[in-house]
Amino acid sequence: MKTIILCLIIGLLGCKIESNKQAEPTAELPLPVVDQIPTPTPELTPQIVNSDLIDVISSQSRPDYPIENTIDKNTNLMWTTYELSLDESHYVSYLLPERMHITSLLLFNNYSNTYTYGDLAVYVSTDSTNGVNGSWSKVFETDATSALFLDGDGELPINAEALWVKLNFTYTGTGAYGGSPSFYISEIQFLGY
Ligand SMILES: [Ca+2]
Repeated sequence: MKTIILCLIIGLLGCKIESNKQAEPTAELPLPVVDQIPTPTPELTPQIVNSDLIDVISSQSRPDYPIENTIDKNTNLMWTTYELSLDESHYVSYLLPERMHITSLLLFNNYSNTYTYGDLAVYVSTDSTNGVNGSWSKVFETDATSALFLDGDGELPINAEALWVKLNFTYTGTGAYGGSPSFYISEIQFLGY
C-alpha cells in the first residue's frame, strides 16, 4: 500500500514538474531576405570616334577633293567624285581604330537642300582586311528620294558591330549634286562605343 501511495506521489510530482517546464523558446525567425539591389550598369554613351584614328579608302576621288577630306574635321573641305553616269556606283570604306559598336553615322554636306548621296546603302564588316574583301552586312539603306538629307546633313541609324563601315552610293538619275552630277561628302562622324 505504501508503495502505491509513493508511486502516486511521484507520479503527481512528475506531472507538476512537467507542467512547470518552460516552453521552449521559439526559434528566431530568419530575417527576411532582402533582394540585393543590382549595381546599375553604367550607361554606354555613344561618343564621336576621333577622326584622327580612322583610315578611309574610296573607289573614286577627284584629286583636289580626296576622300581624306571627309575625316579632316573641316566641313569646308569635301570629297567629290567625277561626273556620274546613270547607275554608276561608288563606295567609301572607313577603318575604325578598333572593332566597336557603331550606333549611328553623321553625314555633313555644305550644300543646303541638296541630297548628294544617291541611292545609299551602308555595310559593316569585322573581318575585312582592306575595306573591300571579307564579309559585309547591310545595316542601312535609303534611296535618292529620302527626306533624311533635306538640309544636306543627316544621321543614319546603324547599331552594329563594325571594324569597317562602307557607304555605297548609286546614281539613279537623282540625288547627286550639280549640273554635272557628283557625290559629295564634307564630313562624316561615327558615333559609338
Ligand atoms: Ca571635311
